Amino acid sequence: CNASIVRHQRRFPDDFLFGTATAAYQIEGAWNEDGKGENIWDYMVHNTPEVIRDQSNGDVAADSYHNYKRDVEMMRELGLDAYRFSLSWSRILPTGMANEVNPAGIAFYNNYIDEMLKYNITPLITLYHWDLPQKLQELGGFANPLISDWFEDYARVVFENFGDRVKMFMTFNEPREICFEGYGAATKAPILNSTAMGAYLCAKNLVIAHAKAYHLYDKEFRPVQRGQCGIAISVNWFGPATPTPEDEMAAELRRQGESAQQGYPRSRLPVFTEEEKAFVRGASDFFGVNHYTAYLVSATERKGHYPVPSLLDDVDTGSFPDDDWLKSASPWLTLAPNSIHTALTHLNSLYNKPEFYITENGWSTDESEENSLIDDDRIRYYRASMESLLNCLDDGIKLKGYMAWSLMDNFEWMEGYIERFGLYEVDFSDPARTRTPRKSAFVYKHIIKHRSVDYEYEPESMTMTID
Ligand code: PNW
Repeated sequence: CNASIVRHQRRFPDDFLFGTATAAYQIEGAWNEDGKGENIWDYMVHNTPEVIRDQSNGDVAADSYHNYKRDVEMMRELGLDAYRFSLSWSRILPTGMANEVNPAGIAFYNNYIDEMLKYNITPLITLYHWDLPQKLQELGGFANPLISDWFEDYARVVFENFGDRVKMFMTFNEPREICFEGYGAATKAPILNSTAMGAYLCAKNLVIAHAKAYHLYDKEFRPVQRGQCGIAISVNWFGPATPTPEDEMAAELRRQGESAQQGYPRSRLPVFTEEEKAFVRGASDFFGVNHYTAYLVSATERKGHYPVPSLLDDVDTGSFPDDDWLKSASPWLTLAPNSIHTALTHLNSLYNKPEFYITENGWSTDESEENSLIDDDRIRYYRASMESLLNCLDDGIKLKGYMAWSLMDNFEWMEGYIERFGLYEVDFSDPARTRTPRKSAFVYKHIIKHRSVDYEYEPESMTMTID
């Protein structure tokens, strides 16, 4: 035979969930419409606009609040099985507290969910993706242990209103980023920059808040609603720069963290009581992994300059990408070979083989790129991710789904609209916020449809249809 098929084509199972992910503040806009309350991002971008690289904000963003039907149409064009999105806490509870529920907020999410279900797209809800109601921040936000009660109250409203149709909930998106970047540094709202204490204090309170919402779901809602509740954690891979015990040790430290005492009467790491540990242990039905990239870690080379004391000073290692890895428009993001598989293999043994979802994974391009629709680097990245997912499946890792970040261009936090992660381009100068599929959208669609990666595939035209 002329052996035209030489490579065995690996396939994804039919029930593997392919989707995309977004977050409320990054896409919705309508920041003060129909009774929505102010959140910490509204507050920060309006009061200190200079912290955003292009001085932009999410007041309108991709205007999904008004374009939600078009969003669902794009999901249908791609043939998505699932869509992960987040709820704006202050759209539902304007002051953050559960005494006053905003009916227009509930109606908006009901419409979004029902529109997805109409076309058989499974909605996955994140309760918190970084947009704390400003009123709660004024009471200390995640530095106040009462946050766990306020979050549980909010979770109850969410489960009560949406849990009849939504069967997969994630409490928090990326605890580490919420706490380290928002409290322990000045790189996300509420820019507290409390380097010594902030990140760790937030971390403990957040973990308890998660566990309270989990147990609420488990005890009161699961028996009727029969869904799942978990969390999405950012897990990049950190591997030793050289195969020496020093760098192996540094990589492990970079993955785990440690707090030095530094003259404080006790460790800056808050202690969990035995009761709290028991409450938290096992409190997740699956492990949501936001994975983007990897770094090499060195005990001695290329260490940064960090405030003392701080989390990064506690960890005290150098980490950097390999020079050969393809670079994106984001300084922190390169294409590291097979890093999903490496990270999941590690987590799989560490946490006794849980069910995994990749809840985010994606690639950025620069808004000023000439033909932003021909995004070959993004295609390279997604195809590499697919191979890494297949390696996980081959190893028997219980990986159930994959959400690409992101369905469309959106407000990329401190980078404003400069870094673009969308499968669809959004024209932010157009009041209609017109969405146009990039080449990567066609490639992802082809992968989903055929449940495999075809390296020969090229879209015939850039016109999208619904199959
Ligand atoms: C995610 N890292 O954050 C967020 O969940 C999204 O909202 C965001 O738009 C997206 O990534 C792209 O930036 C990340 O340390 C935070 O590598 C940290 C890392 C990666 C992603």
